[in-house]
Amino acid sequence: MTTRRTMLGALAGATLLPAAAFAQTPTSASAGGGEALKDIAKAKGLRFGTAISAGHNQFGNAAYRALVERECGIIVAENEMKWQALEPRRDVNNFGPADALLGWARDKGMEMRGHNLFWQAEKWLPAWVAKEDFGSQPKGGAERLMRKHVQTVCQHFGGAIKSWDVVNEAIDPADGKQRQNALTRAFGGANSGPLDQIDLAFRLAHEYAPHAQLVYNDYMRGDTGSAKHRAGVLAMLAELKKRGTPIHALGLQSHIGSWDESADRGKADLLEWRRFLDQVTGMGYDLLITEFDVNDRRLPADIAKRDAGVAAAARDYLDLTLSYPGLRDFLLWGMADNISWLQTWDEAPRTDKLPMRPLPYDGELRAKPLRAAIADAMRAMPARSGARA
Ligand code: 9MR
Repeated sequence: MTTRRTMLGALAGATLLPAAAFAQTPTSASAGGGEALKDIAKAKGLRFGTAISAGHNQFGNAAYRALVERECGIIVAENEMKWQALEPRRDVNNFGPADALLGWARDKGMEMRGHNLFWQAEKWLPAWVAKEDFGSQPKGGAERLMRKHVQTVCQHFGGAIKSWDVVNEAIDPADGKQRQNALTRAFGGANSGPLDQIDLAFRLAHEYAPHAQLVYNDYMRGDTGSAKHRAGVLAMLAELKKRGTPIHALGLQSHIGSWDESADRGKADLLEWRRFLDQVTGMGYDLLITEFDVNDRRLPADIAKRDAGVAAAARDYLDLTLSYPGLRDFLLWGMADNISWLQTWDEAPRTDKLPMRPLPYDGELRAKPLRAAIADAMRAMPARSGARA
């Protein structure tokens, strides 16, 4: 996937726009008119932002960078703070791209979130971790490796990162059970104390980033196809609460839209989503939206109809989700359609193979109806306590 993505990225970069277009900062007209999204959010005590990667068609593109600066009060690295990016080989660290994003955020007065310390799907752990020989007492070996990773990363970024996705995607949506990987297996696999490795991840994050909000981040949705996923996440959060694990919030990735047949029940899915959010907040966890975008694979090819469908789905979801006043951060997974991960996600393409339109700006950085839907939802949501009116 990454190879194909890189290739498509290079093509997009080569053909996207004439160079003159990159020299211009988006005007308020091209940005959808009027107030920046970050300012609409700020007036209600919310931070609005996006993921951005160091790639040439995102951070490397002056026009895209300017759009992010204009619209966003907070960023997150799309890939650059992942373990496999920061330590591609054992004991060989690469902080350059993440530091560049953080330095830019600082210069422009944007906050930056950390994503992520542990991604539980084995596929996304560094390849060398899966091959580690943890010795005759594998649990101790895995604990030492986890400690070294969290210590190195949290000490490197220090107080600059005030919110960390400590554990990402620990629950298997297929059965609602904990995913197993090289680390959980070293802890004894499914027979170990339940959630020992996840508990340790949060305790280490608390030790080395005591100032930070510690987040569990996952992609459960409100539809029936996601029921086991929701149940698994709830069970895990309840168990961690019982153990006193230092975890503060649930990150709602919010990759919404038409993932499968079950995801089209509209209001019924929203009711389930509300029930889920009530249960999470009822346990005392805060919420944040960490990776919002709208998959349009089952919407018509016609662009006006498709963009209207995306905007309507977003508005329904955001009206509900932003109604929780403990939710103080709202981040998209990119700002413009051409750079979205969905363009190259082979598992769920559009059947007509048209490029998706999941984000508030098109590939030429023109605002779409989704931008207006996001602005309107934030204008309509209740203010967070302490917000300046
Ligand atoms: O958008 C990211 C893509 O560029 C990477 O190739 C991929 C693997 O590192 O991760 C994508 O981001 C994912 C995020 O880190 C976790 N939630 C799901 C996101 C979309 O796959």
